[in-house]
Amino acid sequence: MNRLLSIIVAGLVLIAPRASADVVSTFDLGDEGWDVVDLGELGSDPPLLLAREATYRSTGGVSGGYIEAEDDDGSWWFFSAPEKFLGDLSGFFGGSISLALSAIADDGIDYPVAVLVGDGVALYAVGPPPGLAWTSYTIALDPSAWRIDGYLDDVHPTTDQFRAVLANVTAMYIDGDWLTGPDRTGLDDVRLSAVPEPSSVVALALGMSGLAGCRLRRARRRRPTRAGMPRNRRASRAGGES
Ligand SMILES: [Ca+2]
Ligand SMILES: [Ca+2]
Repeated sequence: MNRLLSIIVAGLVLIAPRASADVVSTFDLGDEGWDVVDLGELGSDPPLLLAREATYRSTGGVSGGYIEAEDDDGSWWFFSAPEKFLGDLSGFFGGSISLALSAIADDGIDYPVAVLVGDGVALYAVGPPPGLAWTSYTIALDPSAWRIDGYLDDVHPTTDQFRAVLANVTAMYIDGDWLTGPDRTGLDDVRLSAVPEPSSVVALALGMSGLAGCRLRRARRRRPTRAGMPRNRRASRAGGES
């Protein structure tokens, strides 16, 4: 393997996130284990009135398939994330959750786009209603983006409280119920992303400088010597390889 290729490969290995790869649901092939829950109220231990399956649509999403559900009985309903979005999410602190929603109607009121439950508390990321067209949300996994004393009060968790929830997420809900009354809402492109670690950024910088250095050395080697023979050719001969 030549030196340039070695440096590129080493750089790619180093910049790959060490702790947390993205967790993604694009619904290309199915509902990916997402459910729908009707909750009696919101809170750290919300009464589950009913759990039901989302309807899978193979086309019509942001791209490809998506899931959707309708209001069953007037209780507050949410999309409920599968196992892969739960558990110890500490490695995603400072990262984000992004998703896309499409709703046929809304109350014109900000509601919790996402709810994270863990460590005996519920955290709410409040946002405006989605439109009928796919509407993207990106929510920072940072205390300032979440509310802790119910979704109406603008009280943020402390960093310790936020980290405690992230360390053991027992439920993640995405709001599907944006209208008081019958509604229908779709969900697509859910992504849990970690921020690149500082060491990765340093590694990337080192990889880039290594690349530049390699190019410089190659350029120098191409420069003809006084004898009219490129240095690299002479070196190759000396090494017995072409
Ligand atoms: Ca999709
Ligand atoms: Ca409704």
